[in-house]
Amino acid sequence: MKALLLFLVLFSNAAFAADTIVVSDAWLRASLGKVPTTAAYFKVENRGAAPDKLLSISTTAAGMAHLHESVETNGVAQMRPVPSIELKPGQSVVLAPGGLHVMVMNLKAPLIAGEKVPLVLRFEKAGEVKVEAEVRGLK
Ligand SMILES: [Cu+2]
Repeated sequence: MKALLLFLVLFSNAAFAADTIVVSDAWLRASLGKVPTTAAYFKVENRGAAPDKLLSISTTAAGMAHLHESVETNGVAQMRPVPSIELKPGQSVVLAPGGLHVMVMNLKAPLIAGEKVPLVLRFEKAGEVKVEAEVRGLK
């Protein structure tokens, strides 16, 4: 039984060898009127055997994109820049409202719900990973 499990683990690693970094559920919040700032979110998973690091993000839809974290200090919500996001082998990190996010600044045009926006994520080892993020409306 142990041997079979080991075989399955090795086999599944091999099957995903070309895709060590998997990004899923990428979305951006629709922009509000003419406000040129919004945020992007996604889940990133390291399926590789080595640690990796998300270094930066860019999008053709905006002039700037930075990794940020929302933190609450003495009941006051604040944001601070995050230099990079570490991903140990097998680790997943979720960027979501209220926590880690990508601050998207200098939007070239308002983002409307339903649109698709390309994001390019740069990793220390995996290099560039491109994803399409869906614009979702404010709720
Ligand atoms: Cu922010």
